[in-house]
Amino acid sequence: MEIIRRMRSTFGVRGIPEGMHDRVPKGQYVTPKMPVMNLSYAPKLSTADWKLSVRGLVEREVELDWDAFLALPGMSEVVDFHCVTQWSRLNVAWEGVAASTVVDLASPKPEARYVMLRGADGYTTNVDLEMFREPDVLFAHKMDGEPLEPNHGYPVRLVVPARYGWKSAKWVTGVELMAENRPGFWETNGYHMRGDPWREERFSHA
Ligand SMILES: Nc1nc2c(c(=O)[nH]1)N[C@H]1C(S)=C(S)[C@@H](COP(=O)(O)O)O[C@H]1N2
Ligand SMILES: [Mo]
Repeated sequence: MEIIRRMRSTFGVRGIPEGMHDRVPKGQYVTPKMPVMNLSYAPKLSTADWKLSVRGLVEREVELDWDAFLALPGMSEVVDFHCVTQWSRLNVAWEGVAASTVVDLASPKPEARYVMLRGADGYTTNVDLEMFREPDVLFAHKMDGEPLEPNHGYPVRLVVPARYGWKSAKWVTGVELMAENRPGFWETNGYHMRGDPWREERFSHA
């Protein structure tokens, strides 16, 4: 009981810290730790066998190994993470390479408007290219100052802060440029094609 009272006074109602209400979209509560959300098992990847490919509607296909990826200009940011199952974690620190840096190596063709991301666990999810190119979207290899834990996507995951967490593909190995929008795994199973937490786009009602 004492612990609950203390938690409430630290995190407030629905876990939202004082002054942070405008950071938390409707229907979300704040969790201090980053939960793990895996469809199945965490694939065992090493940096030696990890590769990231950019294919589809591009002028030239690109395949980056770990060294080539790390040689690209890096970026870091501190952003909030919102999962559709209603938890939000504020102030996650990421380090990695901007998604726009990676995709521009392949020169997307003018007709490319959407992106399909693939994870080594077989996971897929779609994002529109305009969002993918936003400066806060990155391929992250560090979280809160440490290499990603296996469960959080080691060695590299995507982070799309302005979308629900399911768009942030972990163990990411593939980027496919597409002219038409296609649903990924969760989008095929009822989740929203866009998934903007500020519009509460959790499920598609089509
Ligand atoms: N490859 C892959 N990426 C994934 C998932 C997954 O099961 N497989 N789960 C998604 C979901 S639903 C969320 S909320 C976030 C969770 O990230 P976390 O486990 O690091 O908290 O990863 C997303 N990326
Ligand atoms: Mo999620």
